[in-house]
This record gives sequence, C-alpha cells and structure tokens, in this order.
Amino acid sequence: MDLVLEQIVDSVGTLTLNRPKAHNALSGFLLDTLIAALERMKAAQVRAVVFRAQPGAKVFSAGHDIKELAPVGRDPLTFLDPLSRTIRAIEEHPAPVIAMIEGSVWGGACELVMSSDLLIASEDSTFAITPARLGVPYNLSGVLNLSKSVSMPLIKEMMFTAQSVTAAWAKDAGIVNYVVPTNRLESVTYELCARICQNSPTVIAILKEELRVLSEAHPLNPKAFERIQSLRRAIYNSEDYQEGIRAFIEKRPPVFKGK
Ligand code: LCV
Repeated sequence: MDLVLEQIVDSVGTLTLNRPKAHNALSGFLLDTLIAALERMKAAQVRAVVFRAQPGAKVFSAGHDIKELAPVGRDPLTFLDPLSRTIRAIEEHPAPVIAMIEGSVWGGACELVMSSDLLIASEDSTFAITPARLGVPYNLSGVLNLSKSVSMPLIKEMMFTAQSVTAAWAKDAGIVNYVVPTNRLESVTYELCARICQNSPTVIAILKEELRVLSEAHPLNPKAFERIQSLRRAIYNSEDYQEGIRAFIEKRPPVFKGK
C-alpha cells in the first residue's frame, strides 16, 4: 500500500498521508516516500503542493513513529534523520506547500505542518507538541521551526503542557491561516491554490527562499550550540527518555523522575 498518495491537477499537487492503521505515524519509510514525492512534484513544476491526510481522518498524523525513535544513548533528532530531511524538503520546495489539516496533529507532525507555508485547518482539528510528554529532547532547528510564527508565551504553553490546542487557539496564536468547517476545507484550500497559481512561480519561489533564509538568520555561537547539545545528550541518555517511550508502548501515563 502506498504510504503517500500523489495527484497533480491543474498544476496543483496533492500529497495524502496513507498509513491509517498507525494514524499516519511518521515512519522513516513514509517520510522518505514523502521526500521522493516532493521531488517528483518539483520535477513536474507544480505551482502549489497540498499536503493532507485521508479525507475524514480523525488523526492527521500521530507524529514521529515512536517505535522508531533512537534507543537510549543516541540522538533521536539529528540533521540526517528522516523527519529533519522531510522538513527541509518542504522548506526548500520552490512551490508553496499548503497543509490542509483535519483531525489531530501530534509531535513531529506539528513541526511538519508548521514548516509548511500556509495552514488551513478544519474547525475540529487539534495540535499537540509532545516532546515534554515523551521525554524527547527536541532539537534546536525543530524548536525554531515550531516557534517562528508563535509568541513566546503561547509556544511555551504548547511545549510545557504537551496538551492539544484547538484550531481556534492555533489561529489566534498565528499558527494557521484559516479555520473552516470540515465540509469547506477542500474548496477553501484549492481556491487559495488557484489564486497562487495566477502569479509568477519564479518570484514566489524566490520570495519563499528569501523568507526561509531570513527566518533562519539567528546568531548562535559555537559554545552555546555545544552547551545545548550536551544538555540534550544528557536527556537522551536518561531514564526519563526511556520511560517516555516505554510508557507509550505499554499504553500508560509516563512517570518522569527528572533523571
Ligand atoms: C507509532 C503509533 C503512534 C506513533 N508512533 O489509537 O515531538 S516529539 O518529540 O514528541 C516526537 C518524538 C513525536 O512526534 O513523538 C510522537 C508524538 N505523538 C503522540 O504522542 C501521539 C501518540 N498517539 C496517540 O496518542 C494515540 O495513538 C492517538 C491519540 C493519536 C490515537 O489514539 P487511538 O486510541 O485512536 P491507538 O493509540 O490505539 O493507536 C492505533 C495504533 O497506532 C499506533 C498505536 O501504537 C496503535 O498500534 P497498535 O494497534 O499496534 O497498538 N500509533 C499511534 N501513534 N506516534 N505508533
């Protein structure tokens, strides 16, 4: 079964997550499939890419495949991991990527949609940033991607509570462009694509790249980077890191001891 369905109609590509048995959990294989599909969309010179779950999905994506998280002692979120590579593929794609969201969005899938260019969410969709609930020391570029469009107090509330927020809350926080009834999600999304397709694709591509470069322009001295990495290493070497994953597998709440 294809883990990502692809379609191109009138210069607009649509990529549909298709791993329903695991609620579109982002396995390495699914993410590599997504990256390849984005490459094909680029070769086809689409003017916009819609990224979605199956129509009617209760869960847009359950986030990183927890069963594939690196074992204790290895960094679970490195530059060459599938999730990081997919996020860069979205950010560097020359056409706008529009996340059309229905259902609940979890963990790394929040970073995936928040790295898209535009987000259109159904009224009943929700968003949960879950590293703190799983004991995962999120990486610096991921934290930057999650925080770019949100005020500090609001992104801290999402990260520290690790609880789901509603689409309305996400709209107020500046995370999504539009919140619409589920039965209007497709029409609003593809109408927006049609408006984008009327404009110069080369200028849109350079504007997207300029905004990416500017949004990543953060001075970070080597000592600060190495200090953060050593703090992260202590966490992915910790009992709490193991407890978060074990608790999910055992379908029970985690008990974190802070070590
Ligand atoms: C693997 C899964 C998953 C899954 N991985 O259905 O951002 S970070 O740092 O946290 C990053 C590391 C990250 O993204 O972590 C993942 C964060 N995601 C979550 O915390 C959501 C985990 N999933 C759930 O809470 C539930 O599955 C939801 C609420 C999404 C749906 O609950 P529901 O009761 O409807 P099940 O939990 O029974 O899930 C159905 C099957 O999908 C698997 C899950 O293990 C189960 O498999 P089995 O039938 O083999 O038991 N599954 C769900 N999420 N992220 N596998």
